[in-house]
Amino acid sequence: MTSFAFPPSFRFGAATAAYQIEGAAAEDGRGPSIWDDFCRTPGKVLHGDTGDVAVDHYHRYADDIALMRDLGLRAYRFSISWPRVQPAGTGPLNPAGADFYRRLVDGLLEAGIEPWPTLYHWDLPSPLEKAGGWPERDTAARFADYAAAIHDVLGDRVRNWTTINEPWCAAFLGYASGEHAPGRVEPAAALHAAHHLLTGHGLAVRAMRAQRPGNRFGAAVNLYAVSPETGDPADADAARRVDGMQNRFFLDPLFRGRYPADVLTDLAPYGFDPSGTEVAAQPLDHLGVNYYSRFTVSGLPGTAAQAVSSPYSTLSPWVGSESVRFVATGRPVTGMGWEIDESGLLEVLTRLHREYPAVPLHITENGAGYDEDAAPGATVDDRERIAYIAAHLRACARARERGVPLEGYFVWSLLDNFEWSWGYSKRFGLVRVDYATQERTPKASARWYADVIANGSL
Ligand code: IFM
Repeated sequence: MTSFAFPPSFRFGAATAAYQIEGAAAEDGRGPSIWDDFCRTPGKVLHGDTGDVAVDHYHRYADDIALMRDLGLRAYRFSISWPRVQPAGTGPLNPAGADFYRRLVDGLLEAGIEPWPTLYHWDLPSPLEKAGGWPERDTAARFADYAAAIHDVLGDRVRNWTTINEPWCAAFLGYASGEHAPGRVEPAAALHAAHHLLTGHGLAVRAMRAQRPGNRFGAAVNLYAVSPETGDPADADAARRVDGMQNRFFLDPLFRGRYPADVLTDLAPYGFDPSGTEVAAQPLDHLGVNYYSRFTVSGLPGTAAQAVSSPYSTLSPWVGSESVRFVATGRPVTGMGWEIDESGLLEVLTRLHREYPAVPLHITENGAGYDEDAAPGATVDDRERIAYIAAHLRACARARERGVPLEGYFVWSLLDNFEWSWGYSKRFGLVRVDYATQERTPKASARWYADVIANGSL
């Protein structure tokens, strides 16, 4: 019988990202990022929200660590803001910026919480975008320099490092559909952005590993289960294309140093130049899987499902597969409109295990966003979030039973925060934040998760 139990070594954690929580956008020498610029572009972010203050984690990090300790978190996934530590995207580190992360890491270690940093969660320094951004090969080299510089500072106390987060979003929402920063609508450039995120990952791992061979390096990719709507060959082809662009476009370079042949064929009209892909395939010590939903797709005419990455979505991020239709199957959805399907997580994990070389895996993001409201200080009784996380944790336990080397799970997110184009309208936190006062109140899901961690089982 399934017990849904996890070993004591299992990394139960929660995740955040710098631009979404830190605030202090103009303090202590932080430079501007593409998200600062994008938020100031009318019609890009709901209500004109920005990350200027966010949830003020920059000033409240010690309280937030205490909150994590109370919940019993074993690990905390956060991202390092490139423009905070290297304001121009090149040149010397900003000592005050680096010191913030040193204090954060030391505080976590003192609280017995393992730091699990990510080096790029979408906040490219603006000067690098002015020089061409991720579509330029040089950005990959700049990323590796930044990675080595901050790893040099923190590498003695942080063992596990993640380079890039969700390169699909950074490349295709940022440069193809323009729903995310920097808001460019240049499909061919988006392919090169994705390529340089992958090669930048490889260069960064190579540089950091040379500094400290004992540290452990990986990347975090957002993977989806993808199903055809019907048995029609047009639907099967749509599923192949979307799986190709969302999953294999990233996994094949990371593990095999090349893009899938069928995807390169689909992309032939775009003049995509995949030269130098081999460097992406540095040996991985771990891989992060961000999982939220399943896609059901069709190549046949019909009605498209609602777009979900931005309230302003009009253009397709699916370069080479713009005519694929995303189908609503009638499954329950979260407040983001994303269908809830934990069977997709099991499918993604077992597929990774079957088709790619075995590396320790972590769910680096999984969670549910809703338009919650609550009186100030009141507890949010977020049963839907508990049900979502419980179902996905059961899928994790099942994957482990099938031999998948899954070593940890990070809820997205520790705190309510800035949800990109949706501004502050969607809340993903285990902990509610009153945006007027910055008061933190653990939701029912936080208490429930603390019990799961304490018991090591569901
Ligand atoms: O908030 C985001 C996060 O930054 C990246 N992954 C998905 C989350 C929810 O949309």
